Amino acid sequence: MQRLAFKMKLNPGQKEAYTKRHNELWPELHALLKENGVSEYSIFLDEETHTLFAFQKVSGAGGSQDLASNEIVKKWWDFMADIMETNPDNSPVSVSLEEVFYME
Ligand code: RM4
Repeated sequence: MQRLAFKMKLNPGQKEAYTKRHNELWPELHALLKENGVSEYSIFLDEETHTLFAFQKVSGAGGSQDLASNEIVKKWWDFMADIMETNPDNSPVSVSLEEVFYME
């Protein structure tokens, strides 16, 4: 099991919309993430910089951001694109973070 973290950027003023959409995460996306070995997936917001910090445990080859070829993920990214910083294909701009500390 590997721990992954990455950051993304939320558009200013979109905290409520982002939270609501994630509280209503599509069951098919939830199932896909679990099927691909993603668990303990948290996203935190730094309201000062609008930076989203995502943490997840992964048991497979990659994490949530490595599922870009999946239609459900592409549909979700299209759905979220209006409130986040995205690449031309609507995938969220995601920057991997290095783990510098871990305590069991
Ligand atoms: C995030 C972003 C990620 C996705 C989660 C569920 O806003 O779209 O790629 O894995 O939502």
